[in-house]
Amino acid sequence: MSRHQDLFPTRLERKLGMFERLDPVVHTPEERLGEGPLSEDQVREFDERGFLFFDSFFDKAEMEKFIEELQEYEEDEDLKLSEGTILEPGKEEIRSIFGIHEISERFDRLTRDPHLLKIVRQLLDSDVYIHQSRINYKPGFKGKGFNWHSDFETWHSEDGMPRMRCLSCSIVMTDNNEFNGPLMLIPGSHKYFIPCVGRTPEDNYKESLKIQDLGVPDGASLTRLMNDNFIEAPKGPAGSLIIFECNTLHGSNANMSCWPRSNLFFVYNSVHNTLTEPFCGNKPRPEFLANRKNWEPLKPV
Ligand code: 6CS
Ligand code: FE
Repeated sequence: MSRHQDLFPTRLERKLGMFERLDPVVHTPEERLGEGPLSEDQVREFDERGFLFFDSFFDKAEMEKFIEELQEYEEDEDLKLSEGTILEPGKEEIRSIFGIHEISERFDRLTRDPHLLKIVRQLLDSDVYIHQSRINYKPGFKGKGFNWHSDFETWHSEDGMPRMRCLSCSIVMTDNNEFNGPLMLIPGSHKYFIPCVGRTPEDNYKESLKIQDLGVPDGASLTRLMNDNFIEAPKGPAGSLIIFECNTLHGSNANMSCWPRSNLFFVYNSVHNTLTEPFCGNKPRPEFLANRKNWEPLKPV
């Protein structure tokens, strides 16, 4: 096998059909699943549906300091100009800040929260490091949506992530309801890889982080998966947590309410799945999007 054989071909000119994923969803072998902290039922649910929702995983009061910090960032003009800060198309509002755990010690510590880390390690069955972190702001009236996508499709083609042994933890920083553009997921969609059509231009991220056009699954594949298992939008108070597998299809609507919706994302990758050269053939994306340097295993604090 050549070192860079591509098991998940995508971003080609020609359409390939969707196929079953090659990697396990839960990496811990059956006989060790009883060790927790997730119950066997929860692990089975993650395996089958590709995500888990924890209402009030953290206390709302625990979140206060984080929320205050995020509000400070919104007014920080230097931060607005930095490379990792993505603004809404043609607008002044911040859409995302990448590398939040490198900007803030408080958020850095949160990536090593013992309970969270234990769950991640149980699902991936290995030491883990942060592949990417970000906060997605969705200010009232102004915040725009995200098209349907699999994160793994981008991380594989544009960042050279070899296999599906990675997951995202999304911590809800403001109450999510059906009106402020909560995260939507397609249960069971993580079981299939959907190759997407179209060559990736260099520096595609400058466009895709504002509006993603490439790496978006075709309508027929989405229709099939939605008809199979519908769509879910977990909702809950600040401090709630969504853990979703790196290949679970997700997206969100614009925020049409007056209430902001800010979600924090920590992407944990297995240390056995570190990045190689991007499979799309382009140069690697910047470190703030895809960490290639620091994959020392996270230790609980
Ligand atoms: O390109 C990326 O890595 C990011 N973009 C999107 C739309 N979702 C996943 C990821 O954070
Ligand atoms: Fe995403």
